[in-house]
Order: sequence, then C-alpha cells, then structure tokens
Amino acid sequence: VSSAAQLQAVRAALAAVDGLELRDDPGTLTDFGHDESDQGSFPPQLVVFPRTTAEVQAVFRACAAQGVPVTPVGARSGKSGGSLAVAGGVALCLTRMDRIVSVSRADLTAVVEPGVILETLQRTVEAEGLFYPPDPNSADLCTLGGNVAENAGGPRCLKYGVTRDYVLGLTWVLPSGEALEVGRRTIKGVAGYDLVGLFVGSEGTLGVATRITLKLLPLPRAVMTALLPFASVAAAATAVSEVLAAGVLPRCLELLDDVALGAIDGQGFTFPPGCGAVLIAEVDGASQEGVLAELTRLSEVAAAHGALETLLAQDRDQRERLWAARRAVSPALRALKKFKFSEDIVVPRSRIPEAIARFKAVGAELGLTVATYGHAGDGNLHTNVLYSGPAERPCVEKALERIMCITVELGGTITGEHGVGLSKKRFLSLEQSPSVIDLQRRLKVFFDPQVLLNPGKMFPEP
Ligand code: LAC
Ligand code: ZN
Repeated sequence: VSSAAQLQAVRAALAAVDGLELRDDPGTLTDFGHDESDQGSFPPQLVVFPRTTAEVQAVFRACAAQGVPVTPVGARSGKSGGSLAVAGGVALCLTRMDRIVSVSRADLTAVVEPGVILETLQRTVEAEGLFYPPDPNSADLCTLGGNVAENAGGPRCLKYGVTRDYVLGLTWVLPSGEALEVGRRTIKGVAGYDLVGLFVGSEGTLGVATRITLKLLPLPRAVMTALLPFASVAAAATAVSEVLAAGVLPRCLELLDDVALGAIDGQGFTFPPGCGAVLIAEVDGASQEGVLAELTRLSEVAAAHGALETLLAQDRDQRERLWAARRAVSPALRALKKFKFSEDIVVPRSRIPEAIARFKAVGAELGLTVATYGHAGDGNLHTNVLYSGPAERPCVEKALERIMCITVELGGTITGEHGVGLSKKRFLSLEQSPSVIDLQRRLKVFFDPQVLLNPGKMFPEP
C-alpha cells in the first residue's frame, strides 16, 4: 500500500493534466475493490479515468516517479481477479476511452479505444454486414481493452478463434509511460517479433492498449441453432468429440451438465423432461441449405451417440431465448449457494468425458456441488465449485487443487479464457516448468523494471 505522501505527489502531478478525472471517495474505491472473480475485496487508493493516450502516459509517469503501483481496469467483469489492486495504489480505469474510431468495410478492419463495450462494437459492425466473432458471455458490459488484456474467448471461438486472432495492431503504453505502435493494419504481416501476440493476454502486467486495430470478417448469411438433449452428461461429452471427429465444425458447441441445467430450467427456458445434459450447437455459413445440411450431419452423429432429439430454434426469438438461458448459467449457479469459483480449464477433446466424471467425483468425495458447463467443443469447461460460506473455503480450495491436477494430468491447461490473474497463480507451476515461469518473470521485469504494473498477478509467490 502506498503512503499518503506518495499518493499526494501523484495527485499533484496529475492535477496539471487538464480534465483528468480522479476519484478517491469511499464508494468508488469500494466498487473498484471487486470484480467477478469472488476473490475478495482489494480497493485501490485512487481511481483515475484518462480519456487519451497522453493522459495514460501521464498517469504511468507520475506513478513511476513515486513508486506507486498501477492496476489497469475496465468493466470489472473479469473472473480471475486480474483488475484487482492487490497492492493498493492507483486503478487506471480505461472505460472513458470508448470511441469506435473507424470501421472499414473495404479493409475489413475496425479501430477502437479500449473502453468500447464489446456488444456495441458487434452491433455497429453487424449493421454494416461485418462480423467480430469473439463473444465472451459478458458482451453487454465487458470492454475490448479487457478482452485484449485477457485474450477473451466465448462460445464462437470453436470455429473462429479467440481475441488474439483478431488483433492486428495496438497503441501500447509501457509502464514507463512510453507509447508504442506495435503490429500492423494489414491482415497478413510477419515483420519482427510478434509483440501484439505477447501483449494480448498479458493480463495488464506489461502495459495497456489505448487503441486497438481489429480484423473483421463478413457476417455469415445463415445461422442455425439447435438444442440436443442427452440422458447423461457422459453421453453428451462423448458426442462432442464424435461430432468434431466426423468433420463437422459448428461455430458453437456448448455443453450444460445436470447441475447447470437444474439451475436455469424453467427460468425463461424449459428443457425437455428427462434430460441429464444438453448440447447447444450453432452452425453458420453462406446459405440456409448449406447450414441445414451441416446441422443435419451433426444431428445424425449426435443421435448415434445418445442425443435424444435435435430441437431446432425456429426463429431469432427462440435462438435468443436459448442463448439467454446459456448466459444465465453463471449467475444462476451462484444463486444456488451464494458463492462459487468458476474455473475455465481446457482438456484435449477426447478427454472431456473423463474430465467431467472425475470433477464430479471430486465434488462427491468432498461433499461439494460441482457443476460443469461451457465451450465443450474447444475442450474448455467451466467447472464451478459452489459453496455457501467461508467455513467451506478450505474444502473448496482442496477441490480446486484436485481439479487443476486432474486437468494437467489429462494433458490440459488451467485456464482457457479467464486468465491466471490472482485466482490461479498458485496453480501455474502445475502446468509450466520453473524455467518457463522464470523466463516470463524476466520478460515482466524487462517491460516493467520497477514492477509497478499490476503486481502480485499471474506468477506464483517465489
Ligand atoms: C461463460 C463464462 C464464465 O462462458 O466464461 O459463461
Ligand atoms: Zn466461457
């Protein structure tokens, strides 16, 4: 935590920056102390709201001069605690930089500021027949800057890839306050090291983006969505890898297990009676006929592996209701027990059935409710451990550790989309060797010699 004198000096330096909003009222500090990670409360000591790259540079310079930590923050929808100010200091909130600078139909690109809300960008480009595929479920509030910091994913990433696959170039401000143009505006380009690739997903530890150049695609002309109920989660999980192995590539292939289904059933969407799990499949393409043929093939393969039926959404409204139910899973699970940890592990697709069965067994053994849902097509599972209060926390920690060990044992990774942040830093060494972690620590220090930017994240305690 920084001293009052350090903060006063930062304030004094920033008072010279015309129009830069600073806040340190208790309400604001409390709000900025938490996100969607359930990690606890870590309020910053001062929140600043820059509107330009120059203002971001000024904040970094003022904090570097005083040795005050800076934690970048957007909409606070993150699920790994990446934007929590664990060392106090300044929260650098980028939500006021919210302009869509340009959308080019001819180039299939868009340039945005980091505070643009994802859904706003999606609607804007779709109105012009263009498509920005990454779609984390918090699209209505999360920001592109946060998506870049965390390399966000979502259901459509099965076919289309993650945020990193769409970032062509960045205006990037280093912790020293130096601003760089990295990357390019063209679709292809291999000049130099892939700094964009390094910075996207750096979880606010290497700098911040103040301008983002994104690749767009033509908007698919046809989309169809179907719900496939199964008697058991094991059958649904097996069907996932069988569908993909059969050469069908839906844009989304989501799985909901019995606990996840139970949490949302009857609240705006009613699932067929007797189903123990469902898949939601969405196929897109250039024509209705092509998409229907693809979905028919998917349905046949799924039926051969236990799908009870294929219920095709008949119109936009039915599609939207189905997706609204899917988006409701996370809050509905939290409502079951008040607290939860939402993991985002990934396993090779062929190991999904085994992973889900073993996670359920961990829950049964420790007497905890474990729910699994998510982007099964990618092998990316949101395994949630639900609990009702702090007394259960040690048991929950044990469950999480076992879930991570099983994941790595199955050839998987501890995080597919939410990032390591605060919540998973103690698990990083399960997956990565000491030399790989050490190399990354050295990279961190190269970009941030004073270790002031988002300290206490990503790497295990030494
Ligand atoms: C989801 C979030 C938890 O897919 O990533 O619902
Ligand atoms: Zn997800």
